[in-house]
Amino acid sequence: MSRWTRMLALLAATPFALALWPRLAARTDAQQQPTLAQLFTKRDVMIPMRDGIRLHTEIYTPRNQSAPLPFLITRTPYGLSDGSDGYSRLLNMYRAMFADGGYIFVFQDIRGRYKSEGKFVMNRPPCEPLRPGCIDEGTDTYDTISWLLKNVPDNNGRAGMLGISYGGWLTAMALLHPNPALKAASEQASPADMFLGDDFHHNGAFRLSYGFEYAAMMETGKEDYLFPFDRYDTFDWYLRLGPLSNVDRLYLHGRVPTWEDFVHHPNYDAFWQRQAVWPYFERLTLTVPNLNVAGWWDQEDFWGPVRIYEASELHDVHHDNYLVVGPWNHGGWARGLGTHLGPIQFDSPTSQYFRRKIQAAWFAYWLKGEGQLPVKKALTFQTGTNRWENYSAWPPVSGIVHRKLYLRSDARLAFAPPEQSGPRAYDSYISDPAHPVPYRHRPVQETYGPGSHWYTWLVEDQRFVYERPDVATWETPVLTHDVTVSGDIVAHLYAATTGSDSDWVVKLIDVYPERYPQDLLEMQALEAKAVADPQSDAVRQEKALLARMPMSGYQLMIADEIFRGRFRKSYVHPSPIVPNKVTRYVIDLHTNNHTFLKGHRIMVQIQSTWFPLYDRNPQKFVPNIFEAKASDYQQATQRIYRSRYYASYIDLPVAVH
Ligand code: PG9
Repeated sequence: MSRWTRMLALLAATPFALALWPRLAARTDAQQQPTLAQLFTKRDVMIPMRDGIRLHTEIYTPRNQSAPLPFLITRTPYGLSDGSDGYSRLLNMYRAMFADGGYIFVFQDIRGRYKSEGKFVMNRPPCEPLRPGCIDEGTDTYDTISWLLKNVPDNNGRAGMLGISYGGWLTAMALLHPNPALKAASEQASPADMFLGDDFHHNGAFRLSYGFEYAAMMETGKEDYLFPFDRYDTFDWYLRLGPLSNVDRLYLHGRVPTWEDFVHHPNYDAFWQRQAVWPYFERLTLTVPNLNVAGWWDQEDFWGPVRIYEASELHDVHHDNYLVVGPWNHGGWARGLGTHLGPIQFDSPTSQYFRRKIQAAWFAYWLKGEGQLPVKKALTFQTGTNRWENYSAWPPVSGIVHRKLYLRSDARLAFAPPEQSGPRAYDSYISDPAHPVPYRHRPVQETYGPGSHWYTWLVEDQRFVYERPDVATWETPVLTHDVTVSGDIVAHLYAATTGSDSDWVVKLIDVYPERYPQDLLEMQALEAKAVADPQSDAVRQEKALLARMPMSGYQLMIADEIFRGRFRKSYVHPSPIVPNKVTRYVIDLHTNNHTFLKGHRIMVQIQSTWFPLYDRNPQKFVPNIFEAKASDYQQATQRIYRSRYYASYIDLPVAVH
C-alpha cells in the first residue's frame, strides 16, 4: 500500500465512526466473503426494560448454527448502521469471530438514541447502591440479557459484551452489578472520569473543541449532527468566539444539556464524581473476566481503560482483570491492519493480530470453553522496538529503575541533576491567550468533519511548534544506547507565573535521527518509480506527501498532558496561584512502553496553551472560566526552574536488562 493510500485509509478512523467505519470495512473485507445475509438470520425486536421502556435490538443468528451458542452483545449510542441489505455493518467488526459456528450477535440502541425509547443522558451515572425503581446502563444490560436467555432459542446460557469508547463505558457499567449469565467482557477505551482524564477535561482543563462539538452532535436533536462552522480552520473560529460565555449567547442558547453541565460544574463536584467510574471499580471485586483495551495514541480515551484496569487490580482475587495496550489511536484495534499510525510504522499488522489472536481467543475461551487464554495479565506493544511484550503485572516492577531526567541549562536534558543555584536558573516564555499554540497543524478541521486530522494528531511531528517563542524545549544529546521506558511517567515541575492561574502542558518527545535511513530508502524507491513513469499522478502525490512527512528529525510525542494550575491543591476547590511564586506541579504523563532507540534524542517541550483542544486559561484567576470576560484574558510570563533547589525533571521508569 502506498503512503497516499495509507493516509486515505486513516480517514476511516473515527469515534462515532464506530458507526461510520463499518461501511468502509464492509467494502474492503466483504469483497471475497459471503454476504452478511448469507451468514446470518436477523431479528429486529424491542426489548422491555424493568421500567417499561423498550430498547431497539437486532439479533443475528448464524444460519449454519449446529449447537447452542453464546451471545456477544454491543450496545451503542451511535446507531446500528444498517446497510442497504438491512444488516448492521457493526457485524463487520467481528469477522474474526464468525468461524466455528460463531456467536449470536446482539446490537442495541441505548435509551433515547435512534430507535430506542426513553431519554438519553450523557454518561448516565450508575444507581449506586442499586435500588428498586432505579435504572442505569447496567440495569438495561442486565434486563437485555435476561430477555435474550428466555426469548432466543439455542443459546448456551452465556453472554459476552464488548464495545469501544461509549460502548466501552457501557460495558464497564454492565460489570458493576452483572447479570449472572455475563461470563466475559472487554471494556475498550472506556472513559473513566470526564473531569480528570478523558474526553471532556484533563486535570480540570476543559477540552473545548471536543466538548463543544460532541455535545452539539449528540444533543441538538438531530442524530449525526455536525456543527455548521463557517470557517474551515476551526482554530480561527474558536479564537474569534472569544470567551466561553459566547457559546450559549450566540449558538447553543442553553439548549444542549451537556454544555450546560460544563458551564455549571467547572470544578470536580458531585456531578463529575458520581459519573466517574473508577471509584466504583476500586470498591468492586470483579466477578466477570474483563479485558481492558487501550491505544498508546488514543486521542480520546487512553486514561479511562488504564484507570479501570488499575482500580480493578485492588481486589482482583479471582484473576479476572487483564490489559492490552497497542500502538493505536481511538478504536484503531477494531479496523484495518494496524501496521502504522500516520507515518509511524510498527512492522506488523497489530490490529489484525489483536482481533484474531487476542479478542477472538478471549471470547472463545470464556464463552465456549475453547482454546487458551491469550493474555497472562498485561500484553503491551513496545513502540520503538515494535514488539509485543507479556507482563505478569502492569506497570512492571521487576527490571525497572526510576530515573530522573532533569531540565538543564542551554536547552539540555540530562540524567545528572543541575548544579546551578540562584534565582536565575530558569527558562522563560510569554504565554498569550490571544496567540495560543495550536495543538495540531492548521487548518484544524472540525473534529469529526470530512478530512479531519483529529484521528492522528497525537503522532503529528512537533517541529511545527518547537521554535515558537512560547514553547520551551530541552533535549538530550544523541543517545548512545537504547533507553526503554516501561511503566508510569511523571513530570515534576517547579514553575512560576506572573498570572494568578495558568496551564502547564508537558510533552515527552522521541526525536528521530537527522538522517533517518527509511526516508532515504523511500525516496530512492520513489525516484525509481518516477523514472519509470514520470507523469504518474500517484508518483506526484507520493512525492508531495513524502516532502511533507520526512521522518528525519521527526519529533514524535510519546507522552503528554496538561495541568490547570488552579487545581494544584484540589480539584474540588480551585485556588489562585500566587503570582511569581515558585510552585511545584506533579503532572501524570501516564503509563507507557517505548524504546528511545540509539541514535535518537529525548526531548521535552513545555507550553501554556494547546488550542482549541483546550480552552484558553485567562491566566487570571476567576471563579468560573465559563463566565470569564474578554478582559480577564491576559498575557503571563512563565518561568520553568532548573536549579539545584528547584530541579524540574521527568521521572522515567527505565528498563534495565
Ligand atoms: N470518545 C467518545 C465518547 C465516549 C463517551 C462519552 C463521550 C464521548 C466515543 O468515541 O464514543
